[in-house]
Amino acid sequence: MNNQKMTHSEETLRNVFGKFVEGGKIESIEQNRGGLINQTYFISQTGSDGVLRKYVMQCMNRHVFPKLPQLMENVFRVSRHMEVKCKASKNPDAKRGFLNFRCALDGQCYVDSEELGFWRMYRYIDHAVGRLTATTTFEAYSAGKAFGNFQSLLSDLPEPRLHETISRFHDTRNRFAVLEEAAKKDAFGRLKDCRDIMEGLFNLKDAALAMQEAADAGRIPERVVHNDAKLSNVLLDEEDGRAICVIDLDTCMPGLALHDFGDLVRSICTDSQEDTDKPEFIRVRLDMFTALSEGFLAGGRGFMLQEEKCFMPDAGVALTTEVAVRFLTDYLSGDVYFRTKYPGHNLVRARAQMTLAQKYMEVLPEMRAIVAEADKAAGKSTVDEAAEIAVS
Ligand code: GN1
Ligand code: MG
Repeated sequence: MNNQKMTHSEETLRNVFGKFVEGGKIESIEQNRGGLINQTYFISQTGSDGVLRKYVMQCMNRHVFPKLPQLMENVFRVSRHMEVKCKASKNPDAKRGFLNFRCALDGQCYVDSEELGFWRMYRYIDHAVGRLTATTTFEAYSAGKAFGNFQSLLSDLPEPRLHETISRFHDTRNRFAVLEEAAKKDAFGRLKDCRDIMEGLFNLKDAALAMQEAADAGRIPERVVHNDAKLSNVLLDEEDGRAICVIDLDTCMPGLALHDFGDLVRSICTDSQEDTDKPEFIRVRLDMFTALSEGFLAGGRGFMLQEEKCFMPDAGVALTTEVAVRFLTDYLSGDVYFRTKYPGHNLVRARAQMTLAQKYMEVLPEMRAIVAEADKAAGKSTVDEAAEIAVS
């Protein structure tokens, strides 16, 4: 069915699929190789009614997500909430604006088996693409607007608070402590390869913690956020780049709006890939930062407090540093968390993200001026934007 060997056997995939959908004929199975944690497959099937449908079927990583049933409860609550809002909207795009999960035939919202693993499934969204780097400022604007809007739509998610499925996920201070531990142990004798990165990261530490300190002091509120708001987690229309749907709700949990904005900065405001092995060519794209900030503030419809806006540039430094810390920790610990494609891949990722964080530090003053301008502009266009987004 596919020339490149898939992670799971075709027999397993057919078996799992049969637990979600009865009858019909599978036409093709394709593995999506993006994502560093779960295994994702695209499956086309002609249903027993003769209609061809495409699905996304994912095997979840039990090691990274120890609380999978709670995770799925979060995911279902968030996607259903989005579904209700999208269905009430007049915007034709809204039909593709939420993830449509399918329960298994036994009524559970996932398949959990010793033998097959933990699986879930949702309908594929047509004519939409995920990108690793932004190709136009319009894409940057759209992605920012989509995540701002996402947070705004979830601001009235009914109680109870979402489960914290990975504790201390964006606790940057703790991420540094864990890195220090891993370096002290140096279980694989790898510290000698990365002393320069260690030093670079610890030089960034104070700046990376500024936002967390403001949150600890109660100056920045907790919200329902995505927590993995990189560009590739918003599907863009394949024709014109407008944002269609925010995907990958696995880490949707309580957090800071700035965690999402920071991850967007990390993945959008440069044209280098996350794992570039040519860090010397990494450059910051302030045009992308301008578009992203405008989009996020517009999409959020004014929900961001002044204090949060002040930290928007710092959020880019924080989240980029934090992921570099995580990649380096994984390298020192023997590559047990992030999927790697070659030996030393996590080291390459860590160096690239550390370099990017340093570059963001260098342009913090420019970024502050851009946010101030974008905020003024958003204030002026509030009425039109609000009307537009109320139906999106
Ligand atoms: C992981 O698997 P993916 O690509 O959705 C990670 C994120 C990182 C990201 C780096 C649960 O996300 O936190 O920012 O890799 N997800 C988890 O690309 O750890
Ligand atoms: Mg993710």
